[in-house]
Formats: sequence, C-alpha cells, structure tokens
Amino acid sequence: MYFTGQNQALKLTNCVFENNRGEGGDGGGAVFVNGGSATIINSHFVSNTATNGGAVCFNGTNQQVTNSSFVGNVATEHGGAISNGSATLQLTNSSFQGNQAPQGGAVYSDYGRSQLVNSVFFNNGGANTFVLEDGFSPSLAASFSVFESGATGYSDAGNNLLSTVSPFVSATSTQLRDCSPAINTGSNQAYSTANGPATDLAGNARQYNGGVIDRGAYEYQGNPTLLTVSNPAISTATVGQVFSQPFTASGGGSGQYSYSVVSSNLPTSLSVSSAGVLSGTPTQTGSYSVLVQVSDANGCVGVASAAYSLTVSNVALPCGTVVFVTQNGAGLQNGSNWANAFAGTALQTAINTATTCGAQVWVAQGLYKPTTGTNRSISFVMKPGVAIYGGFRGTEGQLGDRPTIIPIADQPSSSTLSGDLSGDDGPDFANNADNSYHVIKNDNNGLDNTAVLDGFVISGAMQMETIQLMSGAEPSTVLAVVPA
Ligand SMILES: [Ca+2]
Ligand SMILES: [Ca+2]
Repeated sequence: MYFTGQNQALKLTNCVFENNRGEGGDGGGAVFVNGGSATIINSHFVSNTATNGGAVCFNGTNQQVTNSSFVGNVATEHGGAISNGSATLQLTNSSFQGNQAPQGGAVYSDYGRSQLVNSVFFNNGGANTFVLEDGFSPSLAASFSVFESGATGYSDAGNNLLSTVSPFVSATSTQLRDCSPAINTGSNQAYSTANGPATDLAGNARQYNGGVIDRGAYEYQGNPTLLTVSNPAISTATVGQVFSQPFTASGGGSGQYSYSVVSSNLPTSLSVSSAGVLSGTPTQTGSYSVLVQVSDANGCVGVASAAYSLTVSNVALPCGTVVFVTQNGAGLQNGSNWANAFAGTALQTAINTATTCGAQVWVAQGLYKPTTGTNRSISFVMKPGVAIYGGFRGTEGQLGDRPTIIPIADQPSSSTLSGDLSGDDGPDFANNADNSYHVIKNDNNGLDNTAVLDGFVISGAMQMETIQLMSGAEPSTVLAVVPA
C-alpha cells in the first residue's frame, strides 16, 4: 500500500499484510507512508520484504501503531519491521519477533522521533534491534516494554524489562506464553492516552478481567504462572564463620527450580548453588551483592526484583586481643592467630580491626606497602590504643619471643613498611617518582602515647612540600622535606 498527501490522514484497522515485497530505493514492503499521517490499529504484518522498512516505511508527520504485530519481516538495508523518517511515531502495545535488517532489525530511524510504550521485542537482532542514524537527532524512548537481553538503541524512559527467553508462545506467534513477563505489567494509563481500542489483536477484551493491561498486541486470557525469587532475609555474615542462606522461588510452571547468578561481586569464598543456596565461609570483610534468577522445567525465568546485599564483618574482638599479620597471609586470613593471619595487603584492615582498648597488631617479617596500586597519597594510619609490633618470625606466642630488635643496625628481622610502590628504587634513591608521599601519615587523628609503632624498618617515602609548622598560636611557613 502506498499513501501520500500533505495534511492527509490514513487509518488501517483489522488488516493482515502478508508476503508483500517493495523493491527500490525507498520502501515499505507492506505499507509506504510518503507524507501525511497514518494510524495502524489491530493489524498483523508477516513476512513482508523491502529495501527500507520490511513491513512499513514512514515518511511524514505523525504516525501511530497500536495493538499490531510484526513477525518475520525483512529489510535488505534499514528497518526489518519499520523504517521511520517521520516527525513522530507512537508505538503502543505492539509486538515484534524475528524481523531482520542489516541496520535495525525491528526499527530504524533516520531522523524520526519514536516513542514506544507497552510493547514487546524478541529475536530482532539483539544489539541491532534499534538503529538510530547519526547526525539527524533521531530519538527512540521506551517505557513499559520488554526487550531481549542485549537490545540497544533505545533510551530507557522507565519500567522496561529484559528477557533472556522468549516472551511469546512460539517463533511465529506474538501471543504471550503463560509465564511471560509481559503479562499484567503494562501501563493502563499509557494505553488510554493513546486512545487504544477496547479489544486486542485477537478480538479479546484488552484488559482481562478488568486488570492491568499486558505488554504487546495480545492480552493473555487467564491467570499467568509468573516465577518470582525472594532474597534471603539475613543480610550479614562474619569472617571465618560458615554462612548458608536460601533464595526462595515461587510460581512458574512445573518441574524443578534451577537457580543461577545474573550478576555478582561475591568473593570466591561464597557461591550460589543451582538449588538456590548462598553458602561458604567468607574470608574477608566487605559489602557484596548478587542478583539471582530462577528457571523451571518449562524454560520460564524469573529474576529477583532487586540484588541481594550481604555485609561481611569481622567478629568484634575483646579488649587486648592480638591481631596477626604476615606478608602472604594464612588460613582464613582473619588475624585470629599466625595460622589465620591477615595478608600484608590487609595490614591497614588489621589495624582498623584492632579494638582501641589495648589491642596489639603483630606483624611478621616481610614487605608491606600502603597500597597495591599506584596512589602515592595512600599511607598507613595508626590508631590510639593500638600498638603495632614488627619483627616477628611468625611463630611467637609472646611479645618477648621476638628476635632482638637493634634499630641502630637497621636490622630487626625486618618487617619493612615501604613507599616504593613499584618496587623499582635503585642506588641513590633512583626511581622515587612513584613512591608514596608518606609511608605513615597521622594527620590530626587523635593519637596519644598508647599508639605505638615498634620494630619496623620504614623506607622509601618521597615528599617535598610546603607545610605549616604549628608554633604556639603563630604558624610559620617553611619549606621542609617531610619525613616518612
Ligand atoms: Ca492483563
Ligand atoms: Ca620507586
């Protein structure tokens, strides 16, 4: 069908366009609107082919497509289902499946501005689903719609869903399957604003039992079997203690649930089993999150409505507890003894873990740096009430068992705090440009003589700066080399 005419309008309703072909430079395998405004309602476009706009090519002013379905249309250049060069295109409650084009499997815009609402797209080319031509400021804003995972080219105007499995009953129909995420998740208000008709593409009432409208061209007739996942109620864990909490699925079709992780920053010590249990013995503190999905034997998938958050903390230590650190760490790396010492990269964590009521941090011989990265501004920070002792062999049971510390010989058993972050310092302090400004920096952090550093070699700090020396009430500015 070809339609042109400035300030003229066309309305198509209850039509099927099947196996039409439009060849040549412009396009529209089924419908070519070359000027004017078209309204397409409750229509079905199947297996049409064109150069641009396998089913429909819009060039004109204001276009509307509502309750319509596009399946298996092909463009040899742009827009497998629709090529839009019109001023505005409002797509409401429409479904797109298996449309193909080199650019824009579902919709291509060369300068058109499109709005999608309550619509469903699956298997239209993933990242190629929507293509907007650069340089003509086209736009394509979507809300209350469903896309296959990986679809790009649209701007998210809110309430969109991604699906890894088809929301449709088959590859050739855009009817919704019984567990489709499109069921009862549309916007009644948006449909009303678009003046949508009272019946869907199949002639059924658009709001089944008067409820929430579905996304797509068809309203599901019945009660859906949606799968959902609930996160565990407990959201805290302790370093070194066994943790086990289940995710809980409900709904869906038949068969056994199988759980998997959508996204996660969990440490390797914690994992989610296919039975939906998050378990393990955490070895480090931190805040973690994991988003879990569940599938059933019918291939229905439900994703938790939000990621599960887990905070892992150290057990609160009694006063006077010793926290142990070795260069490589050991065991659970929670600092409880030499066999479970914190790693050297967690020395600051160990200091932070120590309670301020007479705690000690025992550090074995080895090399310790303020950061494993390159930030020269990071330094070790001491803490009031915490004594930090170095020079241990890593086996001692008493403070007095340490090897004799002889500072003047510069050789205790060498727990070295080094600012040489790259490990490349040479003779005459060569290669110091990467070194920490301060290996230890206590900047007005409330220390008193209960904060002790005992038995360390401190080396490799590199800082030239102007500081203000506090001298009574009269600060004076001097240039000084600030020590490590
Ligand atoms: Ca519904
Ligand atoms: Ca260096």
